[in-house]
Amino acid sequence: MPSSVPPPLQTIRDLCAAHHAYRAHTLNLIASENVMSPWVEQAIDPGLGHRYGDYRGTDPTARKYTGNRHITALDLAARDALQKLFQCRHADLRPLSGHVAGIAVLMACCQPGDLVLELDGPGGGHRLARKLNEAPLCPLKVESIPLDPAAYNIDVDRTVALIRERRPRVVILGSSLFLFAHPIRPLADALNAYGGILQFDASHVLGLIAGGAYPNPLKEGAHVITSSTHKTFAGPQGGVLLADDTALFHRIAPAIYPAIVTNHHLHRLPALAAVAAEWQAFGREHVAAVVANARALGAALAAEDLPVIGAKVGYTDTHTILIASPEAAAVGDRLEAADILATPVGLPAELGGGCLRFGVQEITRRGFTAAEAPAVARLVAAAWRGERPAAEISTQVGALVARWQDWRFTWPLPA
Ligand code: DSN
Repeated sequence: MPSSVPPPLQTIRDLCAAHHAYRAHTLNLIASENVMSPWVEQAIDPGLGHRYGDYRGTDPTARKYTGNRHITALDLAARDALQKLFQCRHADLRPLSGHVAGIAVLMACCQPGDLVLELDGPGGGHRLARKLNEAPLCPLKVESIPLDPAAYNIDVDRTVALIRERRPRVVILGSSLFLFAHPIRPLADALNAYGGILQFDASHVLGLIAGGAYPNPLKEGAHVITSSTHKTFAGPQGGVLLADDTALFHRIAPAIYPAIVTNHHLHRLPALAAVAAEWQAFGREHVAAVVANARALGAALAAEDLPVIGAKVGYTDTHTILIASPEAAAVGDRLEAADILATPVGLPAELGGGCLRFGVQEITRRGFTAAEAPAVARLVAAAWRGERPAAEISTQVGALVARWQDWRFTWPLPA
C-alpha cells in the first residue's frame, strides 16, 4: 500500500472527518436516523459489495451469477433471521430502500389509473403513490386517507366508508409522523371484501415492531409490510418486504427483480442478519426504553410550555414527539444553529399547520435516560425561543452529548 494519501482522496477523507466531528457534538433528534451498534456496523462487508447475487423469483438459491455459494448461504441466513424476528413466512431483502419496496407493491398490484389511498404529507404519509405519480410512466389515482386531527390518527369510520365506496386497489398505512398505532383490522376487513391490498409502510416503527412495542401489522391484517431498515430498527441503510401471503409474495417478486432492483447490494446483508440477532437478544429492552424516553421527553418539553401534540394522551406511543409550530422551518434553523437536529414538517391546519419532529431512538442507544429529559428539554426550549445566543446553547449541547458514549442494547465490546 502507498504510504501517503493521494491529494484528491485526502480531500474526501477530510470532508468525512469534518462531518463526523460536527455530528459528534450535535444532539441528534432526527426521527428517521439511527446508529448501528459497532457489532452490526462491523458486519457490513465491503468485499461482498464487489459481487453480484441476482436471483429471479423468490428463491435465493436460483442465482444468475456463478461464484455465489457463500453469498447464497448468507442471503438465506439473513432472510431466515428476519422471518423469525417478524414471525412471518416471507422476507425479501433485495429492495434498496423502503421506498423501493413500496414501489414494488404498487407496480405488482396496480394497473395504470387504479386508485391508491394513502396519508397525505400533513397526515404523516411518505406519499409513495404521489411521488411515483410524478413520473409519467406511472399514472395512478391517489386520494388521501381521512384523518382525525384531534387524535392525530386515521378516521376509521370515514376510511372504511371510503374504501367501500371507491374500492381502491391498494391502501397504504404507516407514517413518518407516527405517534399512535394505526388501526388496521377494520380497514383490512373492508379491503378483503373485494381483494384490495393493505400495504403497511413500517419504516419508522420497524424496530418497535421487532421489539414488541408496536403491534405487528401482519398479525393485525396487513397484507404486506414494506420498510427501510435503519430508523428505529438500527440496521444498515436499505429496504425489506415482509409478508405471510405466499401468492402475494410471489406476485410482487418480479416487480422487485428484474423490474426495479437487479444487483441488490450484498454488502449490507450480513449486517441485516446481525441486527436481527441483536434484536432477538436485546430488542424488547431496547425499544421499551425508546418509548419510555420519548414519553418522558414529551412531558419535559410540555413542562417548558412548548405545544407538544398529544398532551392529553401521553404524548406518544413511539419514538417520536411532535411540537406544533406555524413557523417550523425557522424554528428548525434556530435549533440547528444551536446544534440540535430536528425536522420541520407540515401538520393538518387544525393542529397549527406545522411542527418540529423529534425522535429519541439514537440518543437512547448512546445513553440518554428519562432522568435527563428536563435537561434536554431546557436546551430545546432555549433554542426554540432564541432566549440565548446559539453558540452558548451549542456548548451546553456538546457537553450533554459527550456524556452519552455507551453502546446500549448490544453485546459487550472487546476491551
Ligand atoms: N420519510 C423520511 C423521513 O421520515 O424522514 C425518510 O424516508
